[in-house]
Amino acid sequence: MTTTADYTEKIPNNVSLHEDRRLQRALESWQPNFLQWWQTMGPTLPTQDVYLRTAVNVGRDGWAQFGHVAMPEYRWGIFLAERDPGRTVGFGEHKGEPVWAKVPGEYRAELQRLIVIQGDTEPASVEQQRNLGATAPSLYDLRNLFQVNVEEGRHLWAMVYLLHAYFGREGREEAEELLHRNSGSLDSPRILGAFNEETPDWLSFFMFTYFTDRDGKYQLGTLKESAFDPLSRTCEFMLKEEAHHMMVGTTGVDRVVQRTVEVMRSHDTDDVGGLGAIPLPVIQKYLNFHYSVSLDLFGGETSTNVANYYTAGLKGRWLEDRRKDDHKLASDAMMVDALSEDANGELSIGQTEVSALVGLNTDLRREYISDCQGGVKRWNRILEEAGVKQRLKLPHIAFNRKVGAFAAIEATPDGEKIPAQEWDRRQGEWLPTDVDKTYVRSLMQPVHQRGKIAAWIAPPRNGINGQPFDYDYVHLA
Ligand code: BYC
Repeated sequence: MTTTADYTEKIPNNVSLHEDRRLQRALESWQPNFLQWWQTMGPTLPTQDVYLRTAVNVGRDGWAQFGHVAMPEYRWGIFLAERDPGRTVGFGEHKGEPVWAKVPGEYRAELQRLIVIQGDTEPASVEQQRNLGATAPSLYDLRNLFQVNVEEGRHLWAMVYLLHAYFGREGREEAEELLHRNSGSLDSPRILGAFNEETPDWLSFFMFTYFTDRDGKYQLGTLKESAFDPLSRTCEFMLKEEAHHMMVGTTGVDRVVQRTVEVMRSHDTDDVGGLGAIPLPVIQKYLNFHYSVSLDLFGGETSTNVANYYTAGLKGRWLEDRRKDDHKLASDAMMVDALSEDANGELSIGQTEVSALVGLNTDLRREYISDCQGGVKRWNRILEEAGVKQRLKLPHIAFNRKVGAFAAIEATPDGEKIPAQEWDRRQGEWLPTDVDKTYVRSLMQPVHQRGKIAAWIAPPRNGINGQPFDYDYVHLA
C-alpha cells in the first residue's frame, strides 16, 4: 500500500489492483458500463475540456493535480487513505479489537446495505445536476459544477470497489444496479428521497451542495469510524474531496445573498424581484426546502437499524473518539424529538427519552444542524454588514418532514403544529411556489464568456488553485 496513485493502469488506484487479476478484470468490465452511464446520464453541456483536479496521492499535502481534461477521459480511480496498522475498533461490542480487513459473515448484509445506500447517492446527484451546465452563471461556476460531478463519479467508484472486492457476486450485482436506478425514475428511483428531487436551477444547486452534500459529509464521517477498515479508509479519502463541495455550496449562497443585498441597497427596496436579483424571501423558501429534505436523509429519530449498526461496529458517531463516554452506550439514555399524545389523543411536538443507541440518528442529525447554523450565521453577517434588517433562519425540525417522527403531521417553520388544510393553504408561504421557481429559472441565462458573470450572483472572492476569476476554466465544444 502506497499513498501514490498508479496512473499507468487502466483503472488508476492505490490498492495494488494488478495483484488481484480477478478483481481487476471484474472492475475493468464494469468500467465501460460506468462510461456509458456518464455519457447518457452525466453532464449534457458539450465541452472540449475542463480545468479539473485529479487525485494523485492520498497523503496530507499536495494530493491533487490540476489541469485541463476532456471529461470523458477523466481518470476515475480507487483511492483509499493510508492504512493504520495498529487501528482498533473504536466503539460497540467489539471496541478495542483489531479492525477488520475483511467482512465478517454475520455483518455482511448490513454492511452491503450501508455501502449500497451510500453508493446510490453519488450517481444520483450527477443525474440531478446534468442540465445545469446550460445555465451556468460563469465559467468558474461551470467548472465547479463539473468538478463536483466527476468527484461524485469517483465516489461511486469508491463504493463499487468495495462491493466488487468484498461482497462477491451479490456485490457485483449491486454495482450494476447502481447504474440502473435513476434519479426521479418512476420504475427504479434512487433509494433516498432527496436524491429523486430535481436540481433545476443554480440556487437549488448551491442549496443542495450546502445542505445535502453536508449530509454526505456527516454520513461519511460515521462510516469513517467503521470497524470494516477498507470502508473507513475509503470514506476518509472521500471526505477530503467533499471539502470542495462544501465550499461550492457555502460560497455559492454567500454570493447570491451578496448580490441581492447590493441590489436592495442600490434601489432602496426589498422587492428585487423585477430587478434581476433573487428576493430574500425566495432564498429563505429554497433554504427551507433543501434543509428539510436533507434532515430526512438521517432516517427516523429513533431507529433499531442504527442501534444495531453501532453495536456491531459498522457505523460510529461523528468524531467518535472525542466523545467522553464508554463508546458502547448500552445503558445510556438520551432525549429525542418526538410527537407526544395527551389524554385526549392530541399530538404535540416535544421530546421523549429513549435508549442512546436507538437515538443515534438524532445524535448525528443534531451535529449536522449545528453545522448548518454556521452557514446561516455567515449569510446573516452579509445581511448585517449591508445594513439590511432581514435575517435568514433554519426552519423547525418538524417542518416539511417525510421521514421520522414528524412525517405524520404538518408544522410551520416556527414549529407550530397545524392542520393539513392549513398546510395546503399556506405552504406556498414557506416552500418555493411555481411562481418563485419560474422567476428563479428566468434568471438562469448562461454566461459562458470568460471573465463575465450573471447579474443575480456576485463574483467569487478567489478563483480555483490560485487562478483568477477570468481564467479559461472551461473550453466549450
Ligand atoms: N428516504 O431505521 P430508519 C451523500 C428507510 S448523502 C427513503 O430510520 P436507518 C451525498 C430506511 O432505509 C449520504 N427511505 O433508517 C450527498 C428503512 O427502510 P427499511 C448518503 C428512507 O437505517 C450529496 C426505513 O426507512 N449516505 O453522500 O436508521 C451528493 C426506516 O428508517 C429514508 C448514507 O445515507 C429516506 N430519506 O437510517 C452526493 C449512509 N431514510 O429497512 C452524495 C448510509 C430512511 O425499513 N445509510 N429510510 O426497508 C445509512 O446510514 C442509513 O441507511 C440511513 C437511514 C441514515 C439512510
